[in-house]
Amino acid sequence: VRRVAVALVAIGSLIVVTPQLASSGPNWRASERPPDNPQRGVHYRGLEEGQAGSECEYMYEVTGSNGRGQGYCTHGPDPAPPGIDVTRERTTVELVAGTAGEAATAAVDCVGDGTSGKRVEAIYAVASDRTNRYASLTASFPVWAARVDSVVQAAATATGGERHVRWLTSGCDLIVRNVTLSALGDDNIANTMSELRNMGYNRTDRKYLLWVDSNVYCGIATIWPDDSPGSSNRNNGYDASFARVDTPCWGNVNSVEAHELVHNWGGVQRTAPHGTPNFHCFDEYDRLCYDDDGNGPVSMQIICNTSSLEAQLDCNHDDYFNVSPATGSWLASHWNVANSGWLEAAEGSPTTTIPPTTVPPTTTTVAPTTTTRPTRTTTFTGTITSKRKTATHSVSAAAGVLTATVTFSKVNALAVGTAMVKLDLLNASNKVVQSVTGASPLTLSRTVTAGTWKVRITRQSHDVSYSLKVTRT
Ligand SMILES: [Ca+2]
Ligand SMILES: [Ca+2]
Ligand SMILES: [Ca+2]
Ligand SMILES: [Ca+2]
Repeated sequence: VRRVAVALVAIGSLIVVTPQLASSGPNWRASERPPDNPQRGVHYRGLEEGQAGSECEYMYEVTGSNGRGQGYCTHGPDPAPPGIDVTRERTTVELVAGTAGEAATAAVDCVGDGTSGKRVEAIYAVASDRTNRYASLTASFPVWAARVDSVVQAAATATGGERHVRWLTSGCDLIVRNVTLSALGDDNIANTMSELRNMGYNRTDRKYLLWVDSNVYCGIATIWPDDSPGSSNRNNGYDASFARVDTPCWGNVNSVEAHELVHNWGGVQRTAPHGTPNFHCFDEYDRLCYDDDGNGPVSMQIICNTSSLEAQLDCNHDDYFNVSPATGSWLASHWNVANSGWLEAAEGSPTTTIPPTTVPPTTTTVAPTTTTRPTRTTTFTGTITSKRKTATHSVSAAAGVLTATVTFSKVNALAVGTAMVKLDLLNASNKVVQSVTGASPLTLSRTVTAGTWKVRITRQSHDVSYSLKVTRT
């Protein structure tokens, strides 16, 4: 009975103020918030309790305007995970050491021209009374960003598709702005956002990922309570969005950057099946789930009982991320982060690809001519990176059957080996005569005339080593 009453109150207020928002309000008051805790990055400076009847009711409003005469909604600071003391300084040496093994090869998802359309724009921001460490961290930023990519790609792959973060890039390199804030600019999220907006970081086609070199928060982000499914969802371009992660929580294996960006992308809505009052979930293990109402009624359930899933998105893919939610499921009719305009369904996702050809290499198709030739096999190895997504190798062949098989031997981080690859066979005029698309190992086979042929490998991302075996019979 109480739930019904709460829902009616919320609907009544929505009709007056914001009829386009579909969320019903939970019975959680920001005034019931957990107490300040500097070690965990929890404090409420710069935030106001959302006004009754406003969009930010039952959450916080960031003071300042979003350019539409409104404040920004946030659920407040996410407490640091156990083991992290937000007040502890992390040295540059420590930060760089944490990425040393990957810094040489890290590459973020590189989508299109890198700048058009909706983009996640990365910003390093530091207050004027602190040391600017941007130059020392330029190799670390892409590693941390690539960890976000891995989380997103893993969730997409697990649900049968591909999604790639639309980072703002230049020449496929992650752009990271180097911003100096005032001495007060890092003190709270309201100051940070206000100063950045005044510098022009206020585009509605941007989600700003802020690496703030500070010890104030673990992470905090803006999010709209809007579970409507269409592209006009408020989390999909209504105003600029900000996801702030402070130094103590940069680059965790359990990515705080991913957690905060998912908030910007609109997850987890409170109305989701396992949603909680503060935009998380209770079906652990999951990157977005935690007990966010303190002593309130939320308690966690271990529904996906693999602790490594703490690094990943949406246990059972039923609350906020599913590339292809089942008909009738909650995500099929509500906001689904997989549909965010900030995520790209790469070319070659299963909905658009041609299945691998089923023509096997056979010797019977060889014209019955002359003498038998010895089989010639050449093996090439190399790497595909986000910066260099194709590799081409030439072989000379006599008339006969050319068979090329590509096998990926290493996949970076959580990026998944089932990601699609394309193999093209090109003639001497660089004309594609045959293409196949599928998962590794992938084979292309064709009867060819004598001459020089090229085999081209194309893979959308992540860093992989490949072995390409070309056989002529
Ligand atoms: Ca300060
Ligand atoms: Ca969790
Ligand atoms: Ca609780
Ligand atoms: Ca779930």
